[in-house]
Amino acid sequence: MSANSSAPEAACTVALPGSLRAARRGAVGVLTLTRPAKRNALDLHTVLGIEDYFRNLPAGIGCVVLDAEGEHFSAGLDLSEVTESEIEEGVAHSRHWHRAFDAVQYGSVPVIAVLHGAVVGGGFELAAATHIRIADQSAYYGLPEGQRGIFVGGGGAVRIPRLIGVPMMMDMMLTGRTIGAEDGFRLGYAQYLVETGGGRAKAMELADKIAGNAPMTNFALIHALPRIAEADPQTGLVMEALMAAIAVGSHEAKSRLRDFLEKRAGKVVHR
Ligand code: 1HE
Repeated sequence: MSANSSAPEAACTVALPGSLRAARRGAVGVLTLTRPAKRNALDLHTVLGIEDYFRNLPAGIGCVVLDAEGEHFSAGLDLSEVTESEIEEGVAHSRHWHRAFDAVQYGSVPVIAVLHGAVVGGGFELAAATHIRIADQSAYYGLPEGQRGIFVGGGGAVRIPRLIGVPMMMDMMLTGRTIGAEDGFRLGYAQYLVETGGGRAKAMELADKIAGNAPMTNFALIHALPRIAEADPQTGLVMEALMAAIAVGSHEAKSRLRDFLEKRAGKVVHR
């Protein structure tokens, strides 16, 4: 894709590798893994392309949906890239992945992953860096690193235990156990479970809502909440008070609060 930062509705401002495609619907960006012949295995070009995309989002994007072509979300690390790696190269390779997936998790907007088929190894690590995971019934999770004689290297040792706990990750890596979509939903791997093929539509519906949130709320959720949750409780409470004061002091919050009190905003609806 050619760079096109000047267009008001640009889908992307950087040149992406052929394994990625960017599109846009209004305030929702869509980044698609487009290497189905290799089951969306993540080579370094793709990982750096993901970083580039998230660090250079076009103006006006308020949420990104990350999905994948073909029958699988991602087969993880492109194993053909690392067979001859020296130790120093292995460290550098992993650190590239860390930077890229940090750009997903701690970027400027919330990210929704649409999961189907294999969500394994580095593909699971990528999904774990997103904020909302929607799995369809075909999805399954695996960490075959244990069987390949390697270790997670894309931030999985940090993010995955926070999602599913050390015991589950330990089991998956020691035994090669995979977890199906239903169990994954029950155990918190994904927040949503939908019919096969229904992930993209659900993601676009949620993305429209998320992109319509007050920007300071989305900022607080991406950048403050995970850090507060990991801070010691007293530090966390002070951080929370500061974040709350900043959010409530924004113009956007003031007008939303007035809208509710003057009956112009919707109530909480449960269906
Ligand atoms: C690949 C990769 C890959 C497929 N690297 N080329 N990840 C894994 O250990 C998972 C390895 N992949 C699989 O177990 C299977 O491919 C799947 C279960 C995901 C899909 O099976 P299937 O039958 O649909 O596809 P396939 O026939 O196995 O693969 C199609 C092609 O994709 C084939 O290449 P071809 O040239 O023979 O057509 C495969 O070689 C290729 N392919 N997966 C390279 N991963 C930052 S550290 C992260 C560490 C990890 O992620 S370790 C986990 C790696």
